[in-house]
Amino acid sequence: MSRNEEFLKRAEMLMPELRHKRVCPEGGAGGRSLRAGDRVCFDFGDHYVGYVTVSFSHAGAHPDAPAWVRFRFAEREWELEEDAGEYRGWISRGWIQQEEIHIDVLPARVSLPRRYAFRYLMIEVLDVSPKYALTVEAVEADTVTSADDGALAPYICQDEGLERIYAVACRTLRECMQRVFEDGPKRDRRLWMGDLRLQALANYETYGSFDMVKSCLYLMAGDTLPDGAVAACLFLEPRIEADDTKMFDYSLFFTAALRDYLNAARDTAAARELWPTAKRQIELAESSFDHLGIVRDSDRMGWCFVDWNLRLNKQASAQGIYLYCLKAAIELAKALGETEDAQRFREEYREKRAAALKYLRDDRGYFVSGGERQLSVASQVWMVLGGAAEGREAAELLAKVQAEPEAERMVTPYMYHHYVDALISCGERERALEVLRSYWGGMVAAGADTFWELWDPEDPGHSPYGGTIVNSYCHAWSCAPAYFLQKYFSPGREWINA
Ligand code: RAM
Repeated sequence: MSRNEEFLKRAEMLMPELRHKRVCPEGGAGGRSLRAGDRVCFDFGDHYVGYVTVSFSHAGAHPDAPAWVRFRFAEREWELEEDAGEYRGWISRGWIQQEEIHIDVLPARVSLPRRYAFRYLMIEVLDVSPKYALTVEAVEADTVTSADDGALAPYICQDEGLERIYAVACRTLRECMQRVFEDGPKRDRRLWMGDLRLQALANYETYGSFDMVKSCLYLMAGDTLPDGAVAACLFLEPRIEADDTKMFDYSLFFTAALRDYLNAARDTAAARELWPTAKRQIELAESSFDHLGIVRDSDRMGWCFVDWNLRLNKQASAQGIYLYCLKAAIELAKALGETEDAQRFREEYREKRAAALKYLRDDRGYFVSGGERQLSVASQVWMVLGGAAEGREAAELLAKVQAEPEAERMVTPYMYHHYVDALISCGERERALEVLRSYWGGMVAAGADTFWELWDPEDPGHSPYGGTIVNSYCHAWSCAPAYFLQKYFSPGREWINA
């Protein structure tokens, strides 16, 4: 890894403090007495992130055996019905929010060991002796976020549905705002570059924590992979350390995130300092192209992320993402007076765009991907955002691909964010608003307090991990409506009534 201690120091100085608030479940604990096999569920009324303490006593004879108790936390109620023992997926079951403990002496005040993300807590008595019952006297949570609720920009638009979608989106972002922008407080609880870019955009329009974005950009630039690539994600503890995972798109997104930060915060000094890191991402990506000017495809899982549809071929999306980030690099270079770089990137852009138009299109005008020339919504979206298709042509492409039965679908709100962005970029604002209403509104209708990591309305139980029990249900890459509603559909700004 290659560390820049100055950058890391700067990042740490800008990191926000956590705000604590004590929260109890609705209706209190109520002194419920439990025998072996009994369970009780507490509802905190909203999504929280924090540390939980439970006070127990007993009823009946002096406890003559330990109480053996299981605690299960859930962001959605339906998680409580899932059986952790059945999970056989490929990411660690260590993420499952479940603890089992033995209590030898009663009364006891039990502080659970981890930070949890939850609305619900279920306590199950795995065993007690028949001579006594276990009593839950009190349940409380020390909740944490670095978001300042008082700073949240209101969204009032005479449409309760949209207002609710906005509120849920902001709650999602809030819960993921810890010392850094975490991807999800249940899993993976760390700073991911692709997630950060979207969180930053939503944050500029809502909580306005500019320093927090700045801190995260310095973190990503402060510990890179040995060749200077921005890592896909970064750990904070026990010390700041870039993960050894590299993804073509996530490294490039540093450039776009820096451009967005400069536009939002007008912080030229930081942009100048971070410009070499942004430029390096473009230069590194240049080596991924073949002699025709097309990104070389790969079957290594995660070489380029794009979406959690495991059948998706990423090649065309990668080309579009490269074009999109080149545009950002050109904007940055211009703003910083780096004219030679701007010129060089413009030429590079023209070349790679021309290659995409020549080699990645089929006879229907769709952008196709990989050796099998796969059709997907994602490929069209990224080519539109990359500027390979524009205006009317782009709008038609996005409309007709949705009707193609063989086109690979989008499965995450992350990819849907880019879809909405692409629609807006080609003037399809009403359609964009409709997607915000139907897709994110669909999660609200299904009971979301915070938006989920994954949501495929045609396959609600989708998990790329091999089990929904490890899915995250508060995932900040899903907070897109906070950004789009404020920026494009806010009364007082340019408001289009659907
Ligand atoms: C998920 C993470 C994160 C995302 C990566 C690619 O596992 O939670 O949100 O950026 O995938």
